Amino acid sequence: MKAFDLSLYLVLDPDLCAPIGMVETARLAVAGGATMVQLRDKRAGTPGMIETGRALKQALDGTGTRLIVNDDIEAAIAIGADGLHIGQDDMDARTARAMIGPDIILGLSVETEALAAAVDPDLVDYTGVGPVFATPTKADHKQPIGFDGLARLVKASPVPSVAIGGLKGEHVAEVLAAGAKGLAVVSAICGTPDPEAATRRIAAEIRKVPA
Ligand code: TZP
Ligand code: MG
Repeated sequence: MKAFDLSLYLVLDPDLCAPIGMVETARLAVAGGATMVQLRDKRAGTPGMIETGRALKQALDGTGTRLIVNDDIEAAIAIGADGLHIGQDDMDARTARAMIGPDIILGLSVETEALAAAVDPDLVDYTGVGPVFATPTKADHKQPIGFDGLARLVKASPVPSVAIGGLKGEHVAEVLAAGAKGLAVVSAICGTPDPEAATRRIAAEIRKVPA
């Protein structure tokens, strides 16, 4: 089943998660209400991604939370992940879709209105839109787009969008008002003293917004 819920999307970071690790962070975030978890580790290499990804899959199995793997298609397949997320500098969506088949979720990052409008909904299932704000979490991020930019990119995207970049619980109302289906966060959860409580607080903000 390819159904997925973008509302509270945790993107893992190995450095920020170092105190307790990515798997334990994910486990706590899922207990707090995370709907998607992305394994994103630019330094791990495929064997490392597979090892962590298998542990994540085990931790998430039966919870309904979707496991997405960033960029590494070989790892995504080996792990049996629910999805793959790629950026504009990674392989193109057509190649990725051909390799993963029709049933795996495919996410694509878009940073401009033109890139959002160019998304092929036959290939891509959701767009990651941002960064909304500048963030120290991603050193090489593109120009922040703000909530106005978010609304424009979401509108241009032919598939549902999740917003990313500097987002915290206090931004939930504006993110959803801009038309995004949810928010993707790293530092709002990873490395916080209580990742489950941090996730729960964001989930509570999401529930306050009328569907
Ligand atoms: N892509 C665009 S911004 C970003 C990524 C992976 C990092 C977001 O991290 P944070 O800590 O939620 O600002
Ligand atoms: Mg990439």
